[in-house]
Amino acid sequence: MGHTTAHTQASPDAQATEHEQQRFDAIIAADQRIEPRDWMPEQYRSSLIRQISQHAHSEIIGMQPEANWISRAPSLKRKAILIAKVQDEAGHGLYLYSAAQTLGITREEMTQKLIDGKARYSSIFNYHTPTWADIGAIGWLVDGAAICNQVPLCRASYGPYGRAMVRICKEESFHQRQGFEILYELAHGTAEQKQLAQDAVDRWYWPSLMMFGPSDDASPNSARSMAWKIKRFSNDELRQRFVGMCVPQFEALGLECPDKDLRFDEATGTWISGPLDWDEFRAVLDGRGPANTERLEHRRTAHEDGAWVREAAAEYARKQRRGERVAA
Ligand code: FAQ
Repeated sequence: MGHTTAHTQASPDAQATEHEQQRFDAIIAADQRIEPRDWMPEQYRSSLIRQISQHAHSEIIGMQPEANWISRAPSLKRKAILIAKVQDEAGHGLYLYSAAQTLGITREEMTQKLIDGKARYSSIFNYHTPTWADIGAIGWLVDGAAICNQVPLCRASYGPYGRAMVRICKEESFHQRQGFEILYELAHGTAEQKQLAQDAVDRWYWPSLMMFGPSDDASPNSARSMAWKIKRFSNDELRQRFVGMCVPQFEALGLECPDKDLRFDEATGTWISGPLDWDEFRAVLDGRGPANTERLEHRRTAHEDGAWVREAAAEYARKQRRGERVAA
């Protein structure tokens, strides 16, 4: 900038921003982390808020399909495991809301958008869980897809997000394992139980592939997110990786993969899926999936029913700040 004349010289503010931008670019290029107090481009901030809050909402709405089975799980052990899993999901939502809050949005704003139907959450949670085997299929396929998508996010360039993901991924591994075990027991039980397992896998397989998002040529956010090292792989790359991971697991379970066009490509050494039903994906994103309406309705009711808890907690905090005695 040394050659700029007085006329064209950038303002001190613009110069400061240029310097900050260079520092930001250098951190990203060196594979280091951006922390909440660091300067960051406005689009980086807003895109992170978008992705992290959607992810948080997914965890919270994602409690519903499984919570539906807590009272009906087939044994005390299964109930205890399922309660622990659903509680973990609430915890994941909280880590993620906290990570998003470091970017300057409040938890109230995010929640309000969700209950107003103005925020996205994962398409996968708009499907029903009619049988116990669906709980196995969610653990195996949905948590399996979540792990595949989220392990690379542990290296996301934004520190609080990457760190939250490390803990979440550890817990997701337990979730995936318990789902596999449910399906394994059913698949090795009576013919009727095996059929339950197969039907559930048939219901959840394609929607779980849609969790990875639209195909790369229809993914408006991917290129920028990858340049910022938030995402490390494209939607299709991760989807195909997941498909490849499922193939030997289908064999171990003794269940059929519903994709009749699935083939192994010798040239690339990868499994290639048959076509996905993108019309179904778009319908679910537009709010027309099997359970969209009831998921939001339930979340709204839970929020309203919890108003007294939030008020009591706020009052308690206010009294503590003032040093007033709070009854035990
Ligand atoms: N559902 O340009 P892209 C879990 C939206 S795991 C709904 O490709 P991006 C664990 C996307 O937001 C589930 N919307 O977007 C669990 C964007 O809309 P926008 C949650 C989707 O961000 C297991 C538009 O389409 N996991 O909860 C979906 O680069 C069991 C264009 O898409 C995460 O959120 C979808 N499937 O890539 C809990 C992981 N796909 O914002 C309970 C973190 C795309 O422009 C039980 N997120 N859209 O209006 C990510 O990795 C990314 O955000 C992707 C999408 C890969 C989901």
